[in-house]
Amino acid sequence: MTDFEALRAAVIKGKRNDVAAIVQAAIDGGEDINLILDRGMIPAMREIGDKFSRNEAYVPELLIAARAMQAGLALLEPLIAASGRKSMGKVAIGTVKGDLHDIGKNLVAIMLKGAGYDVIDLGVNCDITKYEEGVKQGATIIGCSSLLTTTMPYMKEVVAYFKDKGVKVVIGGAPVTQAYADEIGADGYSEDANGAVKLIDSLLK
Ligand code: B1M
Repeated sequence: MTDFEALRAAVIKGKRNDVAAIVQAAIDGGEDINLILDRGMIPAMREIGDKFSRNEAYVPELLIAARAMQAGLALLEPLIAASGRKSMGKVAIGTVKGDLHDIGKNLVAIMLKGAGYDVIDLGVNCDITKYEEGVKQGATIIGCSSLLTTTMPYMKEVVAYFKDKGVKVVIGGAPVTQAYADEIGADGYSEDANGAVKLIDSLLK
């Protein structure tokens, strides 16, 4: 039985080794991977963000929590990828220009790999040239992630640039909404990583 509370607390406190140990024990115990993410790790990142908003946590705390989260994700990634189906298509995903947040983007990439997509991870701080590199490598879908209200508008430029180039652009990230996606003419929006897989499935049907 996984101690989700201990996992949540370990992520918040940035205890990377504890996170890895709890996640490994959960995996060994046959725990549902989605529960590890949805009941332990993702709520922890939300909580640390809320603390940051209330000035109860600062950038260094966010950073060590993020590192602890990545330690857990690294253990889950091969399992999620191994559950994949045959190649479903090629997606290039990156966090937009000016934005260094990559945990959500990494999660979307992992879920897509798990669903059988070839994923080109373009990293963070991606400008249009970077997204274009993904297209040159064969991606027919571009995924843009943004976590900052100040970087969100760059998605509009990406969408406009690829509008008539036979490439679909889907967007997501905490401040992004369906209304914003509609406003800028994106091909799709998803609130979370699982939804991103379903969205891309539907676009490639
Ligand atoms: Co930053 N940060 N941060 N941060 N940070 C936020 C985003 C913030 C909301 C915190 C707050 O104020 N409460 C705030 C933004 C406020 C705003 O824009 N209005 C903020 C700020 C202000 C900043 C800095 C400016 C702080 C500073 O320096 N003063 C700075 C900016 C740096 C930069 O990018 N240029 C900064 C820095 C950092 C760290 C480096 C310390 C660290 C990032 C480390 C890393 O990513 N490697 C960090 C963190 C960890 C956060 C919070 C706490 C957590 C983000 C996270 O990883 N969430 C965040 C608070 C929050 O979001 N509540 C915060 C977990 C992750 C699984 O969720 O990324 O939302 P998320 O992804 C979800 C969905 O959104 C969706 O699926 C994912 C899984 O379900 N999704 C997609 C994401 N991308 C998608 C793409 C899709 C589809 C779905 O299709 C393509």
